[in-house]
Amino acid sequence: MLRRVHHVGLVVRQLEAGLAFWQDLLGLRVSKQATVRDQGVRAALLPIGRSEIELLEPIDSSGGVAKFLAKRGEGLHHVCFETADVDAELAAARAQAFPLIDEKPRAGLAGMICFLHPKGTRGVLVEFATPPPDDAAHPHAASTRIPGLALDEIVARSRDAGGAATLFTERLGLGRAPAGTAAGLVRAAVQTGGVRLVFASPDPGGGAEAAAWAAALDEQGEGLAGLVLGVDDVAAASAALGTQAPAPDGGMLRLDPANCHGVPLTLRSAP
Ligand code: CMX
Repeated sequence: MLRRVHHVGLVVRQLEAGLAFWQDLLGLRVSKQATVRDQGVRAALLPIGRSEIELLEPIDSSGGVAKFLAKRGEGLHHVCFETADVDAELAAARAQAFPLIDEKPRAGLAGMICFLHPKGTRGVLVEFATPPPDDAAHPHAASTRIPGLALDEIVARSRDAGGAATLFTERLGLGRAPAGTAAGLVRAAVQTGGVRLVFASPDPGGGAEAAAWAAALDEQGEGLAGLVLGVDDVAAASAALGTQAPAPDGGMLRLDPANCHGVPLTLRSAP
C-alpha cells in the first residue's frame, strides 16, 4: 500500500541555492542531507506538511540527474510514494508489467528505494521508499516563515487525464480524489496521505489555456508540471515572500518558476 507521498524530487543546479529558497525563504527545515554516490547526487530532504521536498544536485556528469539537468534544466524530477514494504510494492509493480528501473530495492536518502520507468507511468518518474523504522511516524511539519505551509497537490501534464488517473488507481492502488477545475483543462486526480496527484489534459474546446497546455505537451511531453502548496493565509504568505511574491490572483500566488529553480509553484489557502 502506498500510504503517503513521501517526497517530490526537485533537481537544482546547486544544493545551497535550492536551500536558500526552500529553507531560508519558505522556512522549511532540513531533516536529512547526504551525498548519495550511486545516484550521483548531493541531496537534502525538507519536510513540508505530511510530505517532503527532496533537493537533488548532480555530482556525476554521467548520472541520470545530471542528464536531466542538461536536457530539461532545473525543476520537478520525480514523485516518491512511501510504503511499509518496498520489496512487496516492487513485486506488485512487476506483476502489473510496469517497466522497472530497479530490479531490487537499494539504499537511498529516503530509506530503501526503487524506481519505475517514466515510460510506464505517463511520463511521471515514480519512486517507492520504505524509510528506516525511526522515520516512520511523520508529524505534520511546519514552516517557520509561512503558517500552514504544506504540499497539497502535484500536477502532471497528461494527454488523457482520466486514463492516467485510472492507471494510478487500478494498477498502483491509489485512491481516486476530487480533481477540482481549471479553465481549459480536463482534470482527474488520485490521492494518498492527504496529497493529490492531479493529471490535467487540454479540453478540446478550451481556448487559450488549453492551447498553451497542448503546446507544452508537444514540447515537453507528459510529466510533472507543478506543485500547489496550501497556506493558512495567502496575504501573510505574500508578505513573507517579499519581493518574490506576485500580486494575488483569485486568492492564489503563482510564483515565477524562474524564481523557484524551475518549479511552477502556486500557493493558495488550504481547503
Ligand atoms: N521524468 C520523466 N522522464 C524522464 C526523467 C524524469 N525525471 N528523466 C529522464 N526522462 C525521460 C527522458 O526525457 C527520455 O525520454 P524520451 O526517450 O522520450 O526522450 C527518457 O526518459 C530517457 O532519458 P535519458 O536522458 O536518455 O536518460 P536515461 O535513460 O539514461 O535515464 C532514467 C532516465 C529515468 C532511467 C534515469 O534518470 C534513472 O534511472 N532515474 C532513476 C534514479 C534517479 O533518478 N535517482 C536520483 C534520485 C535519488 C534519490 O531520490 O535518492
